[in-house]
Amino acid sequence: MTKNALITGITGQDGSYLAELLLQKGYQVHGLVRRSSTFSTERIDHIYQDVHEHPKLLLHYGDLTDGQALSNLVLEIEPDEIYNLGAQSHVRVSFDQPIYTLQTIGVGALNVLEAARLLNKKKEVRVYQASSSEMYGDVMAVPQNETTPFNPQSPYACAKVYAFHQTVNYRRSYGMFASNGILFNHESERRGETFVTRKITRAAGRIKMGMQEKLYLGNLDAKRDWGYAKDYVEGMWRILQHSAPDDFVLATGRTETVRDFAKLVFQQLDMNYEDYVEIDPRYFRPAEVDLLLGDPSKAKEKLGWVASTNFEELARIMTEHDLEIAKREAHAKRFVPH
Ligand code: NAP
Ligand code: F7E
Repeated sequence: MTKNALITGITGQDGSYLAELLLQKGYQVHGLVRRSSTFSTERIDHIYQDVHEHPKLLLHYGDLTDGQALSNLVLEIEPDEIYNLGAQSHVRVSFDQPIYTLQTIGVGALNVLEAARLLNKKKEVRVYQASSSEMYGDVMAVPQNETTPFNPQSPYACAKVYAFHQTVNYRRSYGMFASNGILFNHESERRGETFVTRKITRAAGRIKMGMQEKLYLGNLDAKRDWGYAKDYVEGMWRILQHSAPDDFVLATGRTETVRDFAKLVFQQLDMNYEDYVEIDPRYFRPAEVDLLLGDPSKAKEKLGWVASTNFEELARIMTEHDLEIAKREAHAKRFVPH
């Protein structure tokens, strides 16, 4: 029987890869899309299907903060699985917009869980909550696993801790199949351009093509456990196929600094990052997360999941992709009519 899934955050990096994966697996996929005055579906345009042709992908307007509409939608489409990926996901921005961040992440997750609880009276629905390594914050242990206490360092991380605990609470209180994936940083050629890896690969490509002179960054010494988003959406799916609801860390088990990433990307383009990167304190955060290093052994043992793309491959994929974009931009610029 065809499975039916709802993805919140389908227009984001992870949502787009997850939609591709579920469509490949034969799912009927529903996606929640925020209405905006400009199109926000660039990452999923290639899989969009006309509504008049019995599509396997259907998009619905909605917002995580509108619980009533979300419940109506869930009761109408009766998904077997809900992946709650929608969020104001930028840590630095969460310091400027703490309440909105909490509304999308905290209240948003609660709205999803309430909608699922209503549907559960009729049929079982499995819920995936996009939890984050940012919850470990000022870390209490190295490496971090499912038993490491949370010590959040930002409004974003505090909101994610709330959503994590509500997910566990709904599992315990109502016996719901509600699971957390605690995902460490994962990047790709579809990563938003203000996250540090993509900011670096976009700038390096443009610098290589003579279209930009400098790249301004904040803290180069922060360490992150960086993987490839395509590998991680496979992990999300496996979490919901597991025999029982549970919480899982998805990570590579290797940590590198922002400086290491920049160095590698510029090297791949035969440049030295020190000639181009400058520090701008505006990119420092009121509180920083210095070191994240995940221990993914539980996911490997119970789900058979491993992050198969390493740091060097990730940097190469993103660098090559963004050099191509820069070439196209440079070309378009040369042929602008006078
Ligand atoms: P992303 O690219 O920023 O995508 C976020 C998605 O959420 C977008 O589709 C966005 O819609 C949507 N959204 C934002 N506010 C919303 C609202 N009020 N109602 C409905 N949708 C809303 O993030 P991502 O990197 O794919 O991450 C996916 C999820 O995993 C997020 O919850 C993030 O916090 C979490 N996470 C990410 C990482 C990582 O390294 N990428 C690690 C751990 C956890 P628009 O397109 O309209 O903005
Ligand atoms: O920062 C430092 C910055 O914004 C990484 C989100 O997906 O992953 C992401 O959160 C590091 C930080 O990601 C700049 O201070 C230096 O130490 O790429 P980022 P993040 O904050 O780790 C987690 C797991 C999530 O859950 C989040 O949703 O890089 N850094 N200079 C910079 N960061 C940015 N953005 N811009 C800079 O110029």
